[in-house]
Amino acid sequence: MKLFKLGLLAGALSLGVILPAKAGGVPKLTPEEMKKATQMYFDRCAGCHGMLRKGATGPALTPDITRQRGLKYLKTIITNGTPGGMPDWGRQGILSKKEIDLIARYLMHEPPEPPLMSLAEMKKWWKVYIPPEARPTKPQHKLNWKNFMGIILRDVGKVAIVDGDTKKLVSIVDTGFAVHIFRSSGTGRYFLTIGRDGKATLIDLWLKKPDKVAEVKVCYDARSIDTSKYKGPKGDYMDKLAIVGCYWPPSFVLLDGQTLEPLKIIDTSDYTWDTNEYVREARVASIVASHHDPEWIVSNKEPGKVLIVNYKDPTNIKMHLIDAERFLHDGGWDLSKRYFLVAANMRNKIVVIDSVEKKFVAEVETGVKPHPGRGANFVHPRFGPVWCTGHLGSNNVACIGTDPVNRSRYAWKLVGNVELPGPGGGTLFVKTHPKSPHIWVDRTLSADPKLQRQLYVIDKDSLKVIKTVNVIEELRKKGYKNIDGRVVHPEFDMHGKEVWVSVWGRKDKPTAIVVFDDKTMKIKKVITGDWVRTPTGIFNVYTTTHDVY
Ligand code: DHE
Repeated sequence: MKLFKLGLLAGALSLGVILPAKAGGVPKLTPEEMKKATQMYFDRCAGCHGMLRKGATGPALTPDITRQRGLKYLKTIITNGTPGGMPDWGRQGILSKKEIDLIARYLMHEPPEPPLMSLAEMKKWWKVYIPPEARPTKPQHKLNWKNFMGIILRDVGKVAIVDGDTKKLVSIVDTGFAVHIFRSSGTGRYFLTIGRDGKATLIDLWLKKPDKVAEVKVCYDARSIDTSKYKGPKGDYMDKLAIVGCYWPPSFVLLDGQTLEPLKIIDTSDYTWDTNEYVREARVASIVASHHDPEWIVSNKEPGKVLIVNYKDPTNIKMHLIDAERFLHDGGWDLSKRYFLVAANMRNKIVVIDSVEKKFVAEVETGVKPHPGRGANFVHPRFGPVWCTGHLGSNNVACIGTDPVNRSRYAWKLVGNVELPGPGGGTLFVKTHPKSPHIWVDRTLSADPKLQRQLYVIDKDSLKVIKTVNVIEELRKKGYKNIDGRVVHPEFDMHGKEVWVSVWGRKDKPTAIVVFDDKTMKIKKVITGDWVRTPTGIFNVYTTTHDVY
């Protein structure tokens, strides 16, 4: 983080962006305030509004707009949020009045151009703690590592590995600032994490106590990571390579899958697919690894293009560039793992990409700001294979038919639209498992604190909500009086019998991981302890390896 801070400051100073007060009413910022506000903006706002503030999931915040809106307006929005998903930073007590005033003033100035990063700079961060030849050739413990759960402890810069069978904590790994996601390697042996600060970590689950064996930082702002999952004729590509998708610098980076040595940077700045306007900050959003080809499917957010990147020969990368839709965000495979479904969330659409023919197939309007995570796949008695998504801006879970061969009349059409109770959207993630009759849905970003603490269970056949679970109330009934927070990211165990979910509270208080019995929809186990701080995403090794969701 320090390098980032210094780089930003240097960039800001060299560009002379610390503006004096203008007659037009642009409030003053001292160099110290600029430095602080730049970091706060990066931590809280850049993910949605972009480093250059040109907008994506959130609106553009360039000075031509912010100066017109004025200081009071900006402060009100930052304090109270919006129904469209902007957090109420002030009301939640995350930002103080002073900080809100600072950020609002900062927004009225030109954004500083953030620094770039070369391969040589990445290598300064690169560390191999245990080289591949010194790693065990079989697990050094007797635990069922395929049912391990990786749990992000976001604001304490760590991740936890918990045994899904016994529910016992196996290991806590220091990963650094705000890990965003876990992905599993093709064999499942390694967990890979990526932090918002662009730091990737490789965790070996076969060590007696699972721990990181390598790490590297490849950008200043990142959200995605994946590995080579193609089992070639001789298992050639499994765990050989990894890829990180960066928000800033806008790029993706190829890494050695065993050591995380950075190998190649590919710039993703590009022209928008429709109007052909140049976008400097063309960020990499979701990435999925193909199981049937040595390829990754990479979403380039602002230009609205999907890149199919063939990694067979990393020195001669082949890439298909597919026009899709603007503001691509998260997405996942359909049941057959041939079609990639990705949210163009500011266009209220899901885009379907055929990874075999390598072309755009369809786009489907599903609701306001679809946010699937990786989505939920199952076979419906009437519609056949379907894939479902929740929404940030509307209270529905939408399901799309995904079988163009046997159920062509339903393919790429909205076949189910399940209404969630209560107003507004706020769903971040939906999840299911082939062995379960249910889809579990969260409501983490609802404006209503009660809804933020609920989960919904949808019956796959009737496509109706059959249960609303008030997670915190259920915990109270079980005697857990002090646990509170938003509920986020339902995740099945490998057998499809349990659903694990995080209670995402404040950093200064432990919360809990709550394990539900999928059949009874009742709490089966509460995992808590001093280490359970700000848990967010939970990832099962087996389901993540095989893309079962
Ligand atoms: Fe995420 C997935 C980006 C906010 C937790 N998030 C993703 C993906 C992207 C993304 C591009 C897809 C990765 C992939 O599949 O390769 N997330 C962003 C943002 O830009 C955004 C909106 C704002 C930001 O500032 O980062 C954002 N995300 C959040 C959160 O606030 C969450 C709840 C907690 C956190 O870590 O900050 C959060 N995002 C997650 C999780 C996933 C994810 C748990 C993976 C879901 C899965 O099941 O695969």
